[in-house]
Amino acid sequence: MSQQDEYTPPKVWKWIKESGGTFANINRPIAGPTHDKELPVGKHPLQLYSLATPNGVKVTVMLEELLAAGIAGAEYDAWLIQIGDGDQFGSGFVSVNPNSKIPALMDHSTPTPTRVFESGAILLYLADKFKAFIPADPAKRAECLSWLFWQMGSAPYLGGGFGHFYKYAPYRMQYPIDRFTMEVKRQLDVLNQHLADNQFMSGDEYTIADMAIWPWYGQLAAGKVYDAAEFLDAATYTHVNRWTREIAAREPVQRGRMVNRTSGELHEQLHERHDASDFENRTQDKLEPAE
Ligand SMILES: N[C@@H](CCC(=O)N[C@@H](CS)C(=O)NCC(=O)O)C(=O)O
Repeated sequence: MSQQDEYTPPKVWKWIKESGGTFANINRPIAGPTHDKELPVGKHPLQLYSLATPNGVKVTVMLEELLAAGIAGAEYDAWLIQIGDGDQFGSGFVSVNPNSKIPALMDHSTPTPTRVFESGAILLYLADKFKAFIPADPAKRAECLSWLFWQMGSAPYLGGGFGHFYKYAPYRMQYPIDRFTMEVKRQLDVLNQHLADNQFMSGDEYTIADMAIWPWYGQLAAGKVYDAAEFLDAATYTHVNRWTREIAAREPVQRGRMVNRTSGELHEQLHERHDASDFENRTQDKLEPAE
């Protein structure tokens, strides 16, 4: 008998801490801080507290795109939040995001500091604040927001569903893998059909919708998320692959991917970003020999 056949849910669910899986040490059924820890504040108007997961990368790509477009007000400090160590449960972080998940942003350029959490809300906040990467025309704006919210609603099927059961669960179960693979392939097909007729998600304009979708579905198709490109037969989504390559070639995207990254090639890891020169001088290949 397989492990999944043996489970009979009790009348009332109880938290068994050693339930297994990659994130078992940080998953908990209660909200709020576990410890006191203030967040650091740097010199720039925008303070980002994050990690280079797909949700984190959305925001660092947007900030690097804004800076590349000459918008100096988008200067930012990016502080590392190590979610595997439970930094998201520190009191300072929880006061910026009561949901204890990266990314979280504080805007110190407003009369009193403004907190923003949820990656989609952060993208929209920055796009509206700087009037960039969001169409001004109402119909095009509606299309852009539709795809942005599509991503926010779809990603949990990819991350919490497919990714969790394909990669992180303590053992492989066919039922959830089949269920979420079906849904993720359907989502890839939604994108593929749309991108067959559109250069970007909102037509010919590169927007926050692309920035939200690319770190998840673009990186999935490129084999950089969950190592699942072959399993999902990702090569067959040719229009998604074309769009993925086009966005990956943008320099601000390449920089954004590096910020708060703690895995992979050392020269692609910039644990914290406080200045544009950090990309040259403070990647881990430069820092680690000295440490
Ligand atoms: N809907 C949220 C999801 C954020 C999210 O799931 N963040 C993950 C990393 S990608 C996290 O911080 N996990 C830590 C935890 O669950 O304790 C968003 O888009 O901002």
